[in-house]
Amino acid sequence: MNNTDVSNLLTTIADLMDIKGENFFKIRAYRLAAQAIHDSPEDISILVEEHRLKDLAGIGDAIAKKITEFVKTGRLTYFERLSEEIPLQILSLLQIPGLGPKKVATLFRVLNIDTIESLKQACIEGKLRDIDGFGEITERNILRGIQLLERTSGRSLLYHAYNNGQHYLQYIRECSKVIQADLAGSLRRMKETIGDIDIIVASEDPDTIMDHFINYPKIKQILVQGKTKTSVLLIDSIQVDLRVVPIQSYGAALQYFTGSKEHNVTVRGLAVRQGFKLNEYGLFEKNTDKFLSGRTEQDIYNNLGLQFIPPEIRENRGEIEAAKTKTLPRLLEEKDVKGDLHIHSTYSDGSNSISDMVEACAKRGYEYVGITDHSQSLKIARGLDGEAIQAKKEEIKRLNETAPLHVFCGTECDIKSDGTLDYPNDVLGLFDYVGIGIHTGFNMTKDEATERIIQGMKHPSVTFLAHPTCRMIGHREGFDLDMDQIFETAVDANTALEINSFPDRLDLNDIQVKRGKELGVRFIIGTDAHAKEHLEYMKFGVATARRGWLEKEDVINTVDLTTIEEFFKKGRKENG
Ligand code: DGT
Ligand code: CA
Ligand code: CA
Repeated sequence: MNNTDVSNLLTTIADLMDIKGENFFKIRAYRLAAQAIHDSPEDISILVEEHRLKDLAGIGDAIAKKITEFVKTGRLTYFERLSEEIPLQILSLLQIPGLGPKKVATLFRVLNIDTIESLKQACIEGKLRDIDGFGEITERNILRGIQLLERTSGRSLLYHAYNNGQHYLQYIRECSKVIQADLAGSLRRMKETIGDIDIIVASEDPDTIMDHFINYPKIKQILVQGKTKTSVLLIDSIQVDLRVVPIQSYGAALQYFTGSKEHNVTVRGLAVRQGFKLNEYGLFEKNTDKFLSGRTEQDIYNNLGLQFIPPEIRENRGEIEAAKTKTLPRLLEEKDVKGDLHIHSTYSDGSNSISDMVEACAKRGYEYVGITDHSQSLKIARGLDGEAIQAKKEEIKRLNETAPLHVFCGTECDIKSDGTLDYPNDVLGLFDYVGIGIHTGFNMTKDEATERIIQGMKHPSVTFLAHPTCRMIGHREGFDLDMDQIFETAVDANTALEINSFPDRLDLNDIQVKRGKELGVRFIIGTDAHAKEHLEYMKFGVATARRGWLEKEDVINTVDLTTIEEFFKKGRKENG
């Protein structure tokens, strides 16, 4: 019994209570407890043994008692009773984007639906539309949600795979028989979702490496165990493939298993046309099988007459041609970013105060930071009214007297359904800069949504458009927009487009970023941080920018403080 087991049980209980329609606060207590145990560095059995459960934030008497019972006996009476009332399999329905516990409960009560398969069938047969609170639109949305789930299921968010992959890699590198070890596959390419994690190790002693590999404490199951390839499933349900190769083939293996497949196919074709043979062991002369290179990726690319191609752009989207003519972009790096311009504080729905967020930004070495809380209509996110804006401005002014970096007072102002902004012009004038975004009203046609966004972007006070398509990976498709029209407006109106770094947004995505750059768009990369811990998401925004071929010059928040101040001011003057 470990922390994850207990945390999972508490989450399951919360989900079941949710479907049962229990009190909101009671349910939230279970979710907070689950989180606290998941995050605790201390082993749950020790916490129970030493009666220290209640030291964790959010754990009270009732939950502590239940955890103790579960850890000591391996069973929990309360949970067993709950799962008699509500079958556990019903929880799978909660994975469907847009389907909440209330609807799940109704579906179970009225139609006895308890699996995704039976729900899909019922939607197809039109059985949901007559239920109270449902309708044809709900039916269609649920079907779309199921399709979205089918497309993304089995894949993890980059953020999730990245943390697991880095942790595992560090563990592997602790083994003294490792000469070199790196991530490969889609994770090294920093794709937005990851099927499985690939790790390549160079070593002359594969047996020792494999022994070490399978002793990693976070393994749930060993899937395949071989001499040079082993696959395991982690507790977090991600598969990891490890391959061990001799050092002279390390670069070749890394190149081969980093992919993408499409990139590899084209590179191999190029090799063949030059009289070579390329595989995971190295680059060879085709006729004589003479080994040419394989120790490093750099050697291989150079032997083929190519520049070294950064992993993030190995997608066969023109990088091989560019590498041939030595015209690859000099990709943006995380250290080029001088500030984060999309941050929330306790003024709206963030969990940390402005000064806490600013302090955390200073630790990251930023030169400036912008606090962009929500606007007045967004009540669920505690959007700011005029009075709150004044208070916030005052606080920032005081902070700027002592802060080690400059703090801007910004906003993330809603674009209303008719394309107007959620603040009148005089209020917008109070901010140092204005980000705009959509958070409600997603049922629109392509033309309507495009027009709504373009209207917003053309407003003279606007600096940037936040998370342009509003997609949520695995949860919401995002607006179907006329992207070229958005890009053209961005250029004409001098409005930057955001690459939002939040793990389930990454919006714009890599392909959109690349197209936008070709049309002359300028970008900002923001984290949309709602807590200090979210500031680290910047690396996923930067990765998305790199996958979209961006260079430092394409990204506005790489310039120094004076230049960005000019940019904010100039934007306003030029436009109105
Ligand atoms: P994923 O795991 O679905 O997110 O995507 P990848 O790209 O990590 O794919 P994966 O794990 O199946 O394989 C890792 C890399 O190995 C892949 O990017 C390219 C290479 N690879 C795998 N299978 C083949 C193949 O049949 N042909 C070629 N040329 N390369 C392959
Ligand atoms: Ca993979
Ligand atoms: Ca793999």
